Amino acid sequence: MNRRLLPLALSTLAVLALITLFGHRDGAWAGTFNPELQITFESTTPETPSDFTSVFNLPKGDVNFAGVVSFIPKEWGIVRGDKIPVGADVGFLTAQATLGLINGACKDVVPVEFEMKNASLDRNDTVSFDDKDDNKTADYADDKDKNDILDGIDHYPEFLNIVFKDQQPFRRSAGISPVAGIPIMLQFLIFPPGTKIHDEIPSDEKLGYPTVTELQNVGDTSAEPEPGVITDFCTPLLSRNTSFGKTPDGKQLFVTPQAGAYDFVTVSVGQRDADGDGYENGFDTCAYDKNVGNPRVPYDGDVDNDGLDVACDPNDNPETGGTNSDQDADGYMNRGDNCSQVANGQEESKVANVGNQSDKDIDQIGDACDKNRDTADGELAKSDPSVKITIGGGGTGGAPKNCPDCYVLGSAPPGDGNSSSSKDEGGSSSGVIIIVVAVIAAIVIIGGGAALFMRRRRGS
Ligand SMILES: [Ca+2]
Ligand SMILES: [Ca+2]
Ligand SMILES: [Ca+2]
Ligand SMILES: [Ca+2]
Repeated sequence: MNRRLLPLALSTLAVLALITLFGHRDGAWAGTFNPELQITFESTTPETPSDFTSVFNLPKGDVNFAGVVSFIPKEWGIVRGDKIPVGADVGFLTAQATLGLINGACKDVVPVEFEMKNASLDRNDTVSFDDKDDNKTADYADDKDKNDILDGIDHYPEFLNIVFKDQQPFRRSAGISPVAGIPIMLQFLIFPPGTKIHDEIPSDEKLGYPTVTELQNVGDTSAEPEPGVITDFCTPLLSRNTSFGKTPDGKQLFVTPQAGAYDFVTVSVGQRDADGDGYENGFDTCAYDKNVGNPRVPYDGDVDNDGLDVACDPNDNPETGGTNSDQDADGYMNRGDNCSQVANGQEESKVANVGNQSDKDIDQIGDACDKNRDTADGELAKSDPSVKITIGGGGTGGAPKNCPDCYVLGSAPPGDGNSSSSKDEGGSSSGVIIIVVAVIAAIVIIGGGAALFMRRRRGS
């Protein structure tokens, strides 16, 4: 198999990621990270089912996000997932992601659309992210029981049990859409207030319900990287997510609280940029040398157009054989390789201690070429923007009294087995390890308070 042209392998997908938020510029941050967020409600009448839409815009030239978690105020009425039919329509998301394909400049704008469905919470009835039955379709995108609901929706993806350990969401929505011929799964998971999502994300109950956006299997530490066709994922990124207040047949989904003013807080993190040239490590094939050109522009600072800026290209002259889309011949094309000039591919991982794109400190620079293997290079840009929403003209606030199926603060989330009991508290226990950083090839999105995470760059 020609590894360079390996189609986006299913397990490598991580293709879309998205997010929400906005931001400020961090003084220590050499690049820019200024996400813009808007949240709008169809109705701000108290105690009423209401659609809400969040628009997230990360301008061109900013570093991409690494992770995002949005919080929904704890007074909001959120119907438990086990009270909504599995497969019911609960919202939709559209996004425009900018990708670099097959070692080209990062400039291809790819529209993505997901119809979100209410999804199973039963962690004991799982479906694989792989193609275990070898029918050429990943198991989550099959419909083995032929009920017109894809298996990633009516069964719980088993990788979520790795990513979130023993944390049980009480609401999950999922959408599965083809991108470049590959079924991509996007999920929104809502956890009880106080749930610890990640060390970098506050778990203060006062912030409300943490909502996480999961794109593909980001954060699954058991997944092995493979080369793929998406070699970069960069800004600009625009997404628009609408969550329905009720299903088409009138079932409540999100209900506004009593009159009052509420803060929607988003915690967001931008990717690291070790050399401070404005290009995040995962997007920078010369991570330790300031680029001469712009990797969004073909040939800029890269005469032979092989994806290696002249700042570190050992030969940038096409006339003398400089052009080489995989400089170290490890199967990962330069732009999709976290060590563009040191072999650390699938073969090397078997013979040398460099791992297959392994990156211990998750700074998007592979162990094989990382100058500080145990300490991340570059600062994380952080931003915790918030939007204040006033319901009913203001008041003292409180949860809606007309939502019998809404999650009750302090109760055990549904989901384990028959939901007769719950071994998790959803509280703050052990950790979820989502990696707040990096990934390339991932795009994600988020929505009305959802979050996103990306995993380390996985493959081209
Ligand atoms: Ca650079
Ligand atoms: Ca070059
Ligand atoms: Ca390499
Ligand atoms: Ca590293």
